[in-house]
Amino acid sequence: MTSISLRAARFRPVSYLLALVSLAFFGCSRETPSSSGADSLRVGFSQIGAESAWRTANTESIQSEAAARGIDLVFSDAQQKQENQIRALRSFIAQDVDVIVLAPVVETGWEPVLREIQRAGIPVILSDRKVDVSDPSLYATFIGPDSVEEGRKAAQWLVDAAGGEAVIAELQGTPGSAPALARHKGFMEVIADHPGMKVVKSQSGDFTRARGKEVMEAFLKSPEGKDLTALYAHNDDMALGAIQALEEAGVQPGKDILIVSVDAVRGAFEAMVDGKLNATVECTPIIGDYVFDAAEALAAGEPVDKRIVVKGAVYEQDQAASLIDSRPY
Ligand code: GZL
Repeated sequence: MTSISLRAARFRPVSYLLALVSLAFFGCSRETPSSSGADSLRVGFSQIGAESAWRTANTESIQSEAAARGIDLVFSDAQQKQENQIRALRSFIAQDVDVIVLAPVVETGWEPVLREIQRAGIPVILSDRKVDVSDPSLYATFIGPDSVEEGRKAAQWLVDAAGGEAVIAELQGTPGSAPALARHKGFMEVIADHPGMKVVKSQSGDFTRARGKEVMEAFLKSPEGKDLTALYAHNDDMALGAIQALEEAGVQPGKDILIVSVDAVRGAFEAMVDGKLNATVECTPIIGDYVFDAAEALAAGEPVDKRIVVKGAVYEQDQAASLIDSRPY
């Protein structure tokens, strides 16, 4: 297993602009023209969607890195629907791409199409999220975070900040997705050792700001709403939506209710500077380097570690002002 921490992002404005311009003109599921020749690597990438600031930064990382390396990227945005991802994967087989990169929206339901890809002899890289399959030979490598550890870090921060006493609401990510299942598991593992920490409301906000706001509004209207002292959101976008709901209800986010979330996107740092978010667990979306290092190795018939773990830190309110200008996403 390889562990990697966030490197200074090799941000390439020109290649990023190229990727965005080509995306604007050619839309999704089309080749991203590059300075590549006929023999350039052709990679099919099935992206989940554009549900959060994290996902947008992840797409930018993948597209700009492909452009910088002269890789022909066939990009597909599934709008968070597994059936669209499966359709895109079958299209990549038909186009006979060299490597397939999949960011799976949920953990299950992939074996049949992964077998089709295996029979076509195309290696698969799992980007960001894992799949639950009986046969690990169906993919070459999984490059992404340890989401259980992210949940543990969020819980430990809250235990420390709340002195082991909190009435907690939880905004979960997309049902059945690896990060939602794992971030819940890790969080509950840690608070199990602290009887004063109780989760009294838990519901999915699907990793989006809008749903995070709606679900938080429902939490506040519930019988337990008046007792809440903490919120754990599986991503910053849902936390930012919840913050809006709290303010509209006359509750002071970050003060009346402690809030910890995951991702460490720019919006989270802005909310921490404003005193409305208390901490965020970093989960970097900038993994284009690692994805295409693996793709190039696989295309050259070289071995790649089965698991490449992307690590991150925990950032708190009092650090935000000094760090916000240097954040890479
Ligand atoms: C986490 C990633 C999650 C982010 C969300 O690895 O899959 O998906 O936490 C994003 O912001 O929507």
